[in-house]
Order: sequence, then C-alpha cells, then structure tokens
Amino acid sequence: DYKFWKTQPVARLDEKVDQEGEINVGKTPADVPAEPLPLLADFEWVTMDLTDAAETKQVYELLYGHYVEDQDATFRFAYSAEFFDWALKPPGWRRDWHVGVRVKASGKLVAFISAVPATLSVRDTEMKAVEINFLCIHKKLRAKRLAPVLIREITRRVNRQNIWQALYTVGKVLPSPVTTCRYYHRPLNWPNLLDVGFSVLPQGKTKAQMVAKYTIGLETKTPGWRTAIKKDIPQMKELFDRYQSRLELVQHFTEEELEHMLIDPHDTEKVVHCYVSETEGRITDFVSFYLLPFSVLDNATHEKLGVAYLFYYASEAGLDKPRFDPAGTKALADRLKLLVGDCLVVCKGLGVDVFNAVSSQDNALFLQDLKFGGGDGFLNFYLFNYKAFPIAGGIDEKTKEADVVKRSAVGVVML
Ligand code: JJ1
Repeated sequence: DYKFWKTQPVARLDEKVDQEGEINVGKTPADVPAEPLPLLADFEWVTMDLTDAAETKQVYELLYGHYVEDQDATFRFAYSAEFFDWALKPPGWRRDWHVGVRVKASGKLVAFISAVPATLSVRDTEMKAVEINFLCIHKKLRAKRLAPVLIREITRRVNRQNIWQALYTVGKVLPSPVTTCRYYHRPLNWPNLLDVGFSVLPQGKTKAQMVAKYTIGLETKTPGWRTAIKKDIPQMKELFDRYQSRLELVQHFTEEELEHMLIDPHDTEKVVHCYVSETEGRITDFVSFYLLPFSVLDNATHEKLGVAYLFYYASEAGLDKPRFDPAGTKALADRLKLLVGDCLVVCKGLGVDVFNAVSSQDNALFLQDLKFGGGDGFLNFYLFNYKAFPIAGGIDEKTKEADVVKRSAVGVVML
C-alpha cells in the first residue's frame, strides 16, 4: 500500500490533479540535515568515485548481477562501465550524487543510487531538477526496506544543492505516473531473438518467413547522411530546441551538454551513435541511438543480446507547421522513416539484434511502417515534488498501442 510513497511529495494514485505546481514549497538548503541519514547497522554510506576505474567496476558488477529484469526474468540490463562513465558524468555532475552502500566488514558494494543535473520543462514551467537513475539493491538484501533509505538520502543530497524536483522512470506503477510510454521492438536478427526467447514464432509462420520480413538493406538512404561531429553542435542545438518546443516534458541541453550526450569521443565501441543529414552545409536533421545489451539469463548458448535504443533526434520536416497539421505530420513521418530506417541499417552493420524505441517523441509516426512491434514492457515517468496534469505517452489508453493521432508529448529520453 505504498507505505513509503505516502510520506513523499508525490500525487496519490487516485488523485485527480487540479492544479500544476510544486508540492512542498519554501524549503531552503539550511532546512536540510547536513549529515547522511542513519543506515542499518553493519552497512555504511559511501560516495563512489566514478573517475576511478576500480570503483566504476564495482558499480558495474552490482548492476550486472542485480539491476532491472524483464517481467519473467529472462533478461537483465547489462550496463557497461563505459556506459556509466558517460551517463553519470554529464556537465555539472557531482561526486556526492553517486551514492553507494557498503557492508562495513567486507567493503562489498550492495546498493547504489544516482542523480545527475537536468534542466526540465513541464509545459511552460522550466525547473532546475535532477534525474534519478540506477537505483539498485543486491538481491540478498531485498525486503530490508533499503530503497526508501536510498531515496531519502539522494533527496537530501540534492536538496542540499537547493534542487527540489526530480524526474525518474520505473517499469512498475507507483504513485503516480505523469505519463506512460510503451516499449517497441524492431527485430534485426530474428534467429537470435528466437533462440533467447525475446520473440516467439507467430502461429503459422516459418523462421524463414520471419527472417525475410525483417530483412534490412545494406545502404543508408538519407541524403547527406554522416556521423555527427563536435562542430555540428551549434546547428544541432538550434534545431533541437525548435523541435522540442512542441513537446510538453523536455530536458533542455546547453551546447556542452548536447555534445556530451550525443558525440561519443571513442572511435570504436561507442556507447552513443549520432548522425546528421547535411545539405549544402546546413544540418536539417539528426538522429541518435545508444547501445545497451541485455544479459541473457539461463541460456546455454547465448550470454548477451545486442540491443540499441533510439535516443534524441530532431528534424526540420514539418517544423514550419503546427504539430498536428496533416501536411507537416506527413513531411515529418516521411523524414523519420528515412532517419530511423538508416539507424536500423547502421545497427544491423554493428551486429545489433534488436532496435528499441519507446512511444515518446514523434515515434508513433514510424513504428508501424518500420516494423516495430509492441513489447511487454512499459515505462512510467514520475516527477518528484511536482504535480502535473497528465502528459500524452503516445499510446491509446484502452489498446495500449502506439497512437499516431494522440502522439506523445514526452521529449525526455532516460538512459
Ligand atoms: O524487452 C522487453 N520485452 C521483450 C522480451 C520479452 C520476453 C518475455 N518477457 C519483448 N519482446 C517481444 C518482441 C516482439 C518482436 C516482434 C514484434 C513484436 C514484439 O517484448 C521489455 C520491453 O518491452 N523490457 C523489459 O521488460 C525491461 C524492463 C523495462 C522497464 C524498465 C525501466 C527501468 C528504467 C529505470 O530508469
């Protein structure tokens, strides 16, 4: 019955929001305890040093063994040390927002939670906030009610910096989602997906038919398609700001932040890939995806599944028209099919097994045509200490299918 959430500044599940805004107002950092909250005996708080390879590896190992799984525990997110290096250290990151819990006697890391700074907008209200992510508790310590303690401690550390709002995503329903998106999947390597139980062979279909259905070309089709580089950032930011201004829940990025999020400095083994379409020196579109494999649990032949997730994108197509204008929508849909279609080509070349997207942004415009299918997972978005009217998640309330008409107003993509 949400014993913990009842004590927190969030909307109740049955609550109908009649006014948007902060829940608790008027606190200052001086009102917030300077010292960490008490923890169970035998455990201690630690601030992880993610500039240190050994400590990053400890976070990696905790999550590798104990982080989020799908409904029937077939797969678990396999975030890499390189991924944390990127996701947890954006411009303005703070060491004390990488919070761990160790066993006092052995020093073993058994829990983790993180915050990164983010400037968010909910419709016309801009706020300095954080994104909370990677809450993870060792499987042997579940039921000890550690999660509430971790959440209170990260809240305290964030409040000490005079920040009072947070955004977080969870697969489960808690009090109370501001929006819900659905996961969609585009198979790239059908035989692998079948082998590991990611997909099942539909009634009356053969494996060969499924392979044929999901064939991907070898060549990209977008005119002026090339890898995005640092020099593109000013133009990309301008385009992105215009694109995002039509959405209701967005994260604002400075040029420095956008560069961090989209331009992976590594030449190979990149976590994030970003492409632009350039015509006569003008960038008319960009699109990006990140790689986050699944560990395959209990499978004799496969250990990992290669998974890519659609990340941020923007296009000029249709931007001169209101968002729901039919001609603008058609132009954007055509363009997104090219751009995301080319991401599929690149991912196929990288050996990725499945390309995922949630029903956020304008994704409903291409999901069907590009042969994405609805998954069994949903992603609920939550705001801490802020009540907001519901935001469209891009799915029909009844059928739970992506809805081209009621397109999502969610712009943020959480890692
Ligand atoms: O990956 C997910 N589901 C897959 C695998 C399902 C295996 C059985 N449970 C899925 N596959 C169907 C693919 C099919 C291919 C052909 C076309 C039709 C579709 O549905 C799901 C998402 O759907 N992933 C998860 O459950 C992982 C957890 C998701 C929520 C976690 C959010 C936490 C984030 C914290 O910040």
